[in-house]
Parts: sequence; C-alpha cells; structure tokens
Amino acid sequence: MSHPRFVSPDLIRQRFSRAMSDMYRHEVPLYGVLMELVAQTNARVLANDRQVAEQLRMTGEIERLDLERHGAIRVGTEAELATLARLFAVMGMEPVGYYDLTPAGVPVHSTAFRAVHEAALQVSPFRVFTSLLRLELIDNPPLREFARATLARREIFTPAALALIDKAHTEGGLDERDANAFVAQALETFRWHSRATVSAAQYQQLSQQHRLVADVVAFPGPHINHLTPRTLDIDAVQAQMPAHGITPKAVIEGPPRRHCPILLRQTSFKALDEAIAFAGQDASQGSHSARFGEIEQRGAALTPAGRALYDRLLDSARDALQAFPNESNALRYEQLLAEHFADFPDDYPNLRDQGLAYFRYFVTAKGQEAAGQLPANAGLEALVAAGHLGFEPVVYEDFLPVSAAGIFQSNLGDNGQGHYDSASNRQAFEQALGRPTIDELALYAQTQQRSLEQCFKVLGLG
Ligand code: OOG
Ligand code: NI
Repeated sequence: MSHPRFVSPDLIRQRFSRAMSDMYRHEVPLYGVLMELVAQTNARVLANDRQVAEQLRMTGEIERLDLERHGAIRVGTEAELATLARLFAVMGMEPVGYYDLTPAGVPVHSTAFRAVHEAALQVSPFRVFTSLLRLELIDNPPLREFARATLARREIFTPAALALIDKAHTEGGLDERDANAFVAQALETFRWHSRATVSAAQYQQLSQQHRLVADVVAFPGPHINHLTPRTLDIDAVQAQMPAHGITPKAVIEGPPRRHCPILLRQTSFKALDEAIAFAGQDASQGSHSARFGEIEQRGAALTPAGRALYDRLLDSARDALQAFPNESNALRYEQLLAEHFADFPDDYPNLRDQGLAYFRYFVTAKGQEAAGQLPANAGLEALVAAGHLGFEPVVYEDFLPVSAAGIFQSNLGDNGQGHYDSASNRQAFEQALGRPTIDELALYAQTQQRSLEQCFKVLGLG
C-alpha cells in the first residue's frame, strides 16, 4: 500500500484509535476520568524517575505513550470475525496470538489485532482484543439455535464500511477522502446500542446460560466494551481510583510490582449498569452491564524461556493461594506473588544474559566514535562489554490468557470461576478468521534482530 495517493494504514489506525477514544469518552465519562488520572500519574513518573524517562526516550515509547490504548470486542459469528479481520487489515492490524478462555469459564476464544512492525507500532500501538463466542458450548439445544438464528439476522457493518473495505483490498489502499469516511463508518460497528434485539424473557434465558452470551447475542452490534490507557505506575493509579469515584477490582493481574516491569499488569473497574430497552418495549426498562474501564502497565517482552518461567511462577503463586484471587485474599495473593517471583531476575543485564527477555540495541556515543575502526569479527557480547552497544527491553504488545480471564470475570461480576471441559479449538478459530494467527514471539525476535542489524551497519561491521 505505497501509492502516494493512499493514506498509510498506520495513519488510518492512528485516526481510528483517536476517533474511538473520543466516542468512548463521550459514551462512558468514567473513561475520561481514568485517562486524566493516568496522564497525571505518567507525568509524575516521568518527572521523578530519570531512568524510566531515559529508557522511554531511547526506545521512542515516550512519543506513543499518550496515544497508547487497547480495546476489546466480542463477536458472534465466523462471518463477523472474517470481515473484522479485513476491516482491521485496512488499518494495518493483523491477528496476533490465540487465546483460549474456556479453561477459565468464558465461552470464547480470541486474538489481538495489532500492528506488527516496530515502526508501525510507533505511529500507533492501538490493539483490539477480539473474541469469538463459541456457540457450541451453549448446552441447551433450543437456546443455542435461538442464539445462532438471532446472530445470523444481524449485520454489524454499515454498507459504506463494507464497500470501503472492498475498495481498500481491491485497489490496494484508500485516499484521503475514503480513509476519513472509512474511519467514520468503521466506528459504527463499535458503537453502543441501548436497544436489544431480543425480548426481556429471551435476554434472561441467554444471560442465565452465561452473561457473556447475552452480551454478544442480544444486541445489534459488538459494542467496544473497554478502552485501556497505558500507565507507568499501575499501583499508584489503582490506589487513587477510589478517590476519583472508581472502584477497582481486587487484585492487579499479571506479575507483581518489580524494578524492571515484565509483560503486562492490568486492573479494571466493574462494568456499569446501563439502561436498555428490550424488543417490543418502548421505554428503557431493562439494564445491561458490559462496559468497563481498565488500565495497564507494560514491560519487557519475554523469550520462550522467560515466558515459561513466568507461567511457572504465576502457577505456583496461585496454587499456594488455593483459591481464585478476590477481595478477601488480595493481600495474601500479593505477598505470594512477590515471594514466588523472587526467582525472576529483576535487572536488565541479567534478563539479557539469561535469555529471558527481548532487547533492542543502540549504538552508544562511544560506539559512534569507534564506528568504522572496530575489528571486523567484533561480536555482540564484546561490543556490549566495551560499551559500544547499549540495550533497552522490547515492550510487550500482547495479552495474557490468565489475566484476560481475570478481567472478563471481574466485569462479569462473579468471584467464582467455572470452566468448560471442551478442548481448545485454534483450528476452528483460524478457519473462521480466514488466516492463521501470527506467533507473537517471532515478532519480538524479528524486532530484536532488526535492531542488531541496524547497529552493525552503523558500526561498519558486516
Ligand atoms: C476482553 C477481556 C480481555 C484484556 O485486557 O486482557 C482484555 C473482554 O472482556 O472482552 O481486554
Ligand atoms: Ni483489556
């Protein structure tokens, strides 16, 4: 998509992300409150922590920080997922990772649509966690059939959006006017609908099966259910939420607080009760809760070895808790996490030496001076040891299945956690999607590799 007439997909994504944020702030004022709290906290961290500020400056993340957010939607049919994949592709977003939420009692499987190259992420890191309802898990055949038929009747894309998606794919891009029309039309798919497509009784039935089933099936479209800004200090924001009229969930998902953040820490506030009208009713006599707020703190992307260590330590902390984390055991859970994660190195040189995280390399000032005069066989370790190359962690751009389940559960409003016995079905998901999902680890490895190649070039080494 390089024709000069066309707007770059990265810019379309940037515009779309902004339009989505504006719409959501308008629809859910508490999201605006959260955005402000996060902006204040980030400004304070940047002013007080020179190391963090320097790291974000080196990686360029400082420029994308205020743009940064992810959202989530849940769709009901294979066709909806397939068209969404084409819609996101117009904005340079590809399906990365496969997440099976059924072991955690949520009848969906998911992927994250996002940009895949570090240069594209720099323009806009906007991501959408996208779940497909697994209708086959509805254990009541008439209800399953009702859900299927109801979903089959809806069209979640506007005719103009569909036409522009086709145009972008056949012509290879969208010009300025079409790009702006696309942003406006695509936004319609994510809008809230206060009018259900089912009766109150049908809604009850769907909801009793699983609240998520009602959320997906009972409405004309897959409303965006949260937007999540990125904070540099999630504990500080969590602590200040109550003073701003926001009640956070009991525990922060992910790893414990550390000097060197890894992967992703997340917390959310419970979904709001919103007035809705059921089919056949005039007034808004019902209520539905789906939309919530969330914040996240992102850290280093881990290698397969690092991720295996993370999974093992998280499991052991959770096993030791012997319960699903909730209000009553939150403090104990925090202690257990800290104890168990003591085994995870907490400084970047060690994370690098032990091959636990991905890094981006930079030529230092000393390296610049030495450029062109270094021995042709100088290797990475020697260059780092001599101070010719520096390194910063690659930021984790993806999600975590255990955390995502915790976020789903908290806003579905129950502390217990059931599970479905059914096997995960990545193949069915990818068939619906119309393409395989991308392995996120390969993307981080490529980013690291590109940074090394660039460094060697600057240093005049083959
Ligand atoms: C998605 C929940 C997962 C996250 O940040 O892990 C998620 C949903 O509730 O639809 O957004
Ligand atoms: Ni989220």
